[in-house]
Amino acid sequence: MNFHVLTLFPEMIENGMNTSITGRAIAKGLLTLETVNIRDFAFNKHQKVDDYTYGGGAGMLMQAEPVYLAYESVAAHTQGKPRVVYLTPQGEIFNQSMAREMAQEKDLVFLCGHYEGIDERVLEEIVTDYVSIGDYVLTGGELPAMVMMDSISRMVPGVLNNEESGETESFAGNLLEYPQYSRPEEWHGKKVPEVLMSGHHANIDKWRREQSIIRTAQRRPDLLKKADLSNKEWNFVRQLKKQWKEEETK
Ligand code: 6GU
Repeated sequence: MNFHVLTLFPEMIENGMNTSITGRAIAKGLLTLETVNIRDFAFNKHQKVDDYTYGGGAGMLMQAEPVYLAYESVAAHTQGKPRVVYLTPQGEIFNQSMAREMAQEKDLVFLCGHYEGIDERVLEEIVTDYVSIGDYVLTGGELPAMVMMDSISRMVPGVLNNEESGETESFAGNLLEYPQYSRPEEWHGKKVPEVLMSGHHANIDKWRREQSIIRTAQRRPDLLKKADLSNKEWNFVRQLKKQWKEEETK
């Protein structure tokens, strides 16, 4: 996977991505990271990249030309026209299936905006995907780009080792991960659930699946609706909800 990031703050991207698991994957050559400073394509005396908006109103806008030239400097060495993700609160909200799908690309270009945004005309010409990371406002697209690259990276073969790996984690099948325990066997008077000490793998698997369902029903009922459960498990969910309702009215 080759990541290319068009940004006014390349050091922010470099510092984040060269750390921890993504940093290890870059060092191994499983990922490459190219940051392009949009300011390097502002061919005016003060390397200015922003200007006032036509029609008036608040704030400055990133101008089309430096963004376009930065994009072209990347597209000149990719195979065909690359996918270009513009990070914006106006985009589709990022999720695990988008991460899985984007991990199939050879090249991904991320365009990070600042100020009040970017001139619409260059967006029309280069952007293929408008993506948001949630309904809150950030100061720029760098953190969202890093969020996306982090989750896409862990879908790239070899990036995670055996211990780290797994689609068996949160969101696999739209269920949250079950609770986990390590040593000691008792801490602050709390014991590790008996079944986990039993060595009975079928029972452990059954307990974990149940816990995943309970946890998803409690914390993310919106996710549970999309989960693929057996008829028996859906009945279990109904039982749980009935039980919780009864406890409420006690
Ligand atoms: Cl992708 N960009 C900005 N600036 N703010 C956001 C966002 C993106 N997603 C949520 N808030």
